[in-house]
Amino acid sequence: MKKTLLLSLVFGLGASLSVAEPQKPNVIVIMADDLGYGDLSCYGTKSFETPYIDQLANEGVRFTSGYCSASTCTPTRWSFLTGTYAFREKNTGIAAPSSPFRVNHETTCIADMFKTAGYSTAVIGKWHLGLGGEEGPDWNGELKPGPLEIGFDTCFLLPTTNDRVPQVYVKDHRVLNLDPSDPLWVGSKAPSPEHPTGINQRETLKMDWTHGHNATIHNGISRIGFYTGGHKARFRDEDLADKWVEQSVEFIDENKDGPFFLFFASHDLHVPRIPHERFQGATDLGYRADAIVQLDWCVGELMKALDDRGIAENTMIVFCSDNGPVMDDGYADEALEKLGDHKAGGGFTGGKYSVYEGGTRTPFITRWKGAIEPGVSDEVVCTIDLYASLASLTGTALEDDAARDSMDVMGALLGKAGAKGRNELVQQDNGARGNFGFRQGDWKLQVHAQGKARNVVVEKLLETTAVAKIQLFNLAEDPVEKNDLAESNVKKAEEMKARLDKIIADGRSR
Ligand code: NG6
Ligand code: CA
Repeated sequence: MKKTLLLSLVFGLGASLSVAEPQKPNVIVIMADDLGYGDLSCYGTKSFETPYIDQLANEGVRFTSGYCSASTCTPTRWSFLTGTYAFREKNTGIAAPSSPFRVNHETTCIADMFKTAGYSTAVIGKWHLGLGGEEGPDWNGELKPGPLEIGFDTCFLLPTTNDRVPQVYVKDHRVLNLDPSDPLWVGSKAPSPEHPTGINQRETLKMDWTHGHNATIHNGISRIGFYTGGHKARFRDEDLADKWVEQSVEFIDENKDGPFFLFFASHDLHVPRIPHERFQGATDLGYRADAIVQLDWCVGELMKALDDRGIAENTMIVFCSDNGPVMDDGYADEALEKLGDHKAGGGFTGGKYSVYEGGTRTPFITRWKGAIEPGVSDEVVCTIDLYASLASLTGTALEDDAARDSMDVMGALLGKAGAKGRNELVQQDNGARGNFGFRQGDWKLQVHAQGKARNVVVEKLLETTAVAKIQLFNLAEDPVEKNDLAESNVKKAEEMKARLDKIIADGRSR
């Protein structure tokens, strides 16, 4: 079906059809990495300030029930791009450095949809969805399939996460600035016993590791995985945010006559948290919060770029995160020691890797000057819904077999009075363990197929908590999911479990 989409249907001819006229603003989706519900001043922290994102919220809609689909990166990004729950497909969990491209490129993705609508499209920043065919990435050759095969005209990427090798940029189908006489090799075993790693040269590290992350050293930081070569192509961790902004402003400039779709995939505040020198010490909380301030600066730069070109009123910005917060995710960066009374999860229980609210309920802001009435919304919206919602806005038909779980919540995203968000949402962790959160109105069902939950207490990441396999909470009365009602309200728990099972079995919910 791919590439055979019907062109946008404009219903102006049939006067009796009261479908809104399609609108084609530029769209920028800014996705933060590991940013928790409480990690911004507009979401309540008093420990540091995020003035630019606060401005975005003041000029737009700030959601109190905005979600990402999963509590780790790869499945959230997979769902955002495909509009389908990641648990429906294998190999959608956290991608390894040499992972093949995880999206079936025959699938019509959100960027394909924008192409059909006549947009220029780009993804800039962290990718972490694999590159290349079944053999994995051909680092010295063409990195294909990848973003360009799912509708992006151009990409400028960090291929995985920066705690995974290699530290090189990928531009379109190639590693940027790769010298053929110094080929890049990436592997999962040390190429020689002398190869410098976080174990045999630990004393040389500028930031120590705490768990995992003890393989190849680059820029004084040891990583997950091994690599050699490609020295001219390597970047400094400190420069990533500047690079994303530089590349984005270039893309905006080239496409200012629009319409364009930019997926700005920040690496902040994923580990290793190494903000630029000018942001180091910006807060009293260490590099984790300094990286949030850096992220805030990036948002400010994007807003300025729009203002300077006079296109802010013709550009919808969506700000979101890929999963909830984590403190020690493998490096000794003092995130925990310097935390003070900052609540990264905004008081919700759990964080990254968990299906408690803290894992997926995250900052979510929409701004479109002139089109959105500023305010705060309690409607339930999710990153997975951007596909169907933006298709609806632009008047682009959805293929029946695409975006299988994406809901058109455009009215809610625009803050329209009376417009509804979702009435139910499935939340997942990294997948494969049979853990789900399922929200229906104020009710939240939790399923832990093995009776074990991870990162329930964000400060104690490595502890696993024994939990009942089925738990039921009322979020209106008990937002912190402490008071399990599964036994006192058996009927509700059974109904919700049956509904969740059906959504899973049906293969789609749209
Ligand atoms: C985990 C890593 C963690 C982080 C995560 C992916 C270890 C011990 N932990 O396996 O540091 O990289 O994967 O994070 O290696 S995510 O935000 O991209 O999903
Ligand atoms: Ca993440």
